[in-house]
Amino acid sequence: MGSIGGVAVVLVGMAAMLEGMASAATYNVGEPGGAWDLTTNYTNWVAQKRFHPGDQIVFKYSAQRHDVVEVNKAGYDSCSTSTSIATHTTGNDVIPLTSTGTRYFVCGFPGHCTTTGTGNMKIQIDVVQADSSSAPAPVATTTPPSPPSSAATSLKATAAAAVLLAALLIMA
Ligand SMILES: *[C@@H]1O[C@H](CO)[C@@H](O)[C@H](O)[C@H]1NC(C)=O
Ligand SMILES: [Cu+2]
Repeated sequence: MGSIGGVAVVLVGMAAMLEGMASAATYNVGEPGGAWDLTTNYTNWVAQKRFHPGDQIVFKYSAQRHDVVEVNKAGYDSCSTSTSIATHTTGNDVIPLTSTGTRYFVCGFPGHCTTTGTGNMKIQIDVVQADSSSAPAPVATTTPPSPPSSAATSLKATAAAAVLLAALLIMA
């Protein structure tokens, strides 16, 4: 392969990386201000976020005090781990959100997830398409909705423009 072809391949690869960076996010559960613990309000925490395929969530906690059990909706609603899909116990559990859908996690330690409201360690993660117009709107605020040109969109546009410019330079 000639050097010009090689440069083009590298540039296209970089553009793809930029796009990935623009859309993939890592969320430390409960942060800032909370963690995977007994006091964080996870309903409030997820309400300000939109999770997309490619994102990941990280549960950080003391492994002596908590764990993370992925369950189905029934397990989430009843705080039961009998429907467990996976159990994580490292204290630094990285969960990739690979596809759209709803994921449910509870703490398996006794009393940490209860239906009586004394233990709130349960979290529901809705993973939605990045550009889906049917996705639920973020929590309503008093500020007017921002235009659709998000930071991610403009970064993608910048990456696309860079590739186009590089292609023109190579052809010149
Ligand atoms: C979380 O906060 C919301 C709104 O402040 C409240 O309605 C809800 O009961 C809280 N949830 C828990 C589990 O404390
Ligand atoms: Cu716990």
